[in-house]
Amino acid sequence: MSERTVFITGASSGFGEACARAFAAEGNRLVLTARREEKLIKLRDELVNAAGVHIVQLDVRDRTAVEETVASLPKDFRNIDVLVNNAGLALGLEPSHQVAIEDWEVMVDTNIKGLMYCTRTILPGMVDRKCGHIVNISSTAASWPYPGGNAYGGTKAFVSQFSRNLRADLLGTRVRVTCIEPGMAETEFSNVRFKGNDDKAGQVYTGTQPLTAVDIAETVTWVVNRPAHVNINSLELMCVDQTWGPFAIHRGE
Ligand code: NDP
Ligand code: 8X3
Repeated sequence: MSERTVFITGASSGFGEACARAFAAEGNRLVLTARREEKLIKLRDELVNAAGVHIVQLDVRDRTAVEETVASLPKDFRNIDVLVNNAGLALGLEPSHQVAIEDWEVMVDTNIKGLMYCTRTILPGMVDRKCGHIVNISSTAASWPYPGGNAYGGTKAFVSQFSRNLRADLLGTRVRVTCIEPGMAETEFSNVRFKGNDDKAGQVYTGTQPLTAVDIAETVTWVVNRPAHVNINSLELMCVDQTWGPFAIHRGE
């Protein structure tokens, strides 16, 4: 299979970094973006198998910056075959009546608006070339509510439904869309959610064998490597140590 150009958001850690390593190992050409440039530089230097690596410091919440990043890609990186819309975060676990509204705004701006900006900017080229694959990273939180999941789950529900609606729009274009919905995975996710409280973050995974970033990267490369006529619409995965709970019932006053 000829090499692809793969554009990854949030490539500085976790799933995005693991996707970069996995796509590089297949000899693809990579555009790696995130806010922490020093992490991207280090990663680029390690990806010796890639056909080429272009890094861009990018905050996906900045629509103009997204547009300028795509418009100014070097010639060899311009025809994006795969967009991995991965950048995202959860902030806090407070109930809706106590949460900081700013946290909700950051999650909406990143998980929803940032993903839309990247999609809207990169998709026209895919449609013109009648070739491309958008892989959106959603979450089990899109479908399964939990206390404190409020706006985070809401943003991921958006990602899952937006993915299905993209497929509806893209009928006849040959462009594929996949939504990946992982459960608990050990990355920097919980360190970010708990705002640097690493003890609290570590407790999320204590006594379990959570999913890893590599598990997710293998899933992403698997869906991308299906034959061109096959579209994996959505794929939900959890570690064996995680499953659903019963409905919660309040008794008394
Ligand atoms: P990490 O915190 O390890 O990685 C998140 C990545 O997103 C980082 O590279 C970060 O880079 C980037 N990012 C965050 N905000 C922005 C922004 N404004 N602009 C650009 N990049 C940004 O977490 P994960 O790898 O676990 O998370 C990746 C995705 O997977 C997220 O969308 C998350 O919601 C989702 N997910 C995670 C699960 C888990 O349990 N870990 C489960 C299900 C879904 P930087 O800070 O350098 O900008
Ligand atoms: C991350 C998984 O369960 O913390 O999307 O929402 S969860």
